[in-house]
Amino acid sequence: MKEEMWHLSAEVKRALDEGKPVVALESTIISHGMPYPHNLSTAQEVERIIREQGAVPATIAIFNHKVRIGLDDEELAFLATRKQVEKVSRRDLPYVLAMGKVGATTVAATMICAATVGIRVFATGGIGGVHREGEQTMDISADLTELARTRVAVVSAGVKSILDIGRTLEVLETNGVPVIGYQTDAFPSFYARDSGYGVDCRVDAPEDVAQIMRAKWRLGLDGGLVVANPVPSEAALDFDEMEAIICRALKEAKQEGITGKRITPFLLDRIKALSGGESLAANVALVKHNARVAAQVAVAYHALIN
Ligand code: PSU
Ligand code: MN
Repeated sequence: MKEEMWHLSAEVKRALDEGKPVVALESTIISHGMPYPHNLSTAQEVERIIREQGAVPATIAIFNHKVRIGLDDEELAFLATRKQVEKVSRRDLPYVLAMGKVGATTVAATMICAATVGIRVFATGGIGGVHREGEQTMDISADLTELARTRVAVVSAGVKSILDIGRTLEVLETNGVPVIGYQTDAFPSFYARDSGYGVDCRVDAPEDVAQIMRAKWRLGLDGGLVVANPVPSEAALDFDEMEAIICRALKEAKQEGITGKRITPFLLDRIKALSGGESLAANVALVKHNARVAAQVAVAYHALIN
């Protein structure tokens, strides 16, 4: 690890030095995933929830030629309000770091940065996956490749049905990524608690997730785990209603010829506009819930390995 490329906040550095539980958080959800001011209030709330559970939050972003791990309030606000922020996945890390741009990390890039400094648990909203018609376009999120190779457990509410959920699960299986249903037998679809697909296994306690993480890595198996944690019932939306909105957004993307790294932010933005406040409320609720579960898993994992 080249010191000059990494900047850890004092709080995160202390926690890692003392072997305390830390939860990584991505920043694309702040810059490209939610509108201001909800992105900022959610980011702050998520950090508070993680601390309340006895873990330390580490939001990750790229500033000023450095990977920043742990942001203060001012830095979170900067990221939440700035227009020009690069979306940084594995492919984009070298350019954005070398050129001194401001970058928000995706699930893939956040996993890389987290694992490099020894953070093993990460909370997000939804992971990327195989796009619809991905069998033609080959648009498969680098999040899946990262889950195949990097040792981090990612707590998410599944994948949005902007993606091909079935093929996403197939790619995860091919790559040996366990998909753990947290207190559920159904793989969730972000806004809804079900997707019509199941999970590989179900566990009901954070200690069990920690046991599976330890077993995987003790076996010498590289790669991560997906902890699928459904949106809380009271905030869940109707699957079919969201499906109709998503289909419209997909049609618009096609008409406008949006491809590559722009497609996910474009779709998220259109879904927000077409579905109004309801989907945003669900998004906020599920992210907070994921943060709580991730912190509990981090605490349990640290108790297990220390
Ligand atoms: N899905 C969401 N919200 C998000 C993302 C995905 O519901 O904010 C973001 C995450 O940062 C994820 C990224 O890692 O989009 C995936 O982008 P791509 O499909 O271009 O790999
Ligand atoms: Mn893509």
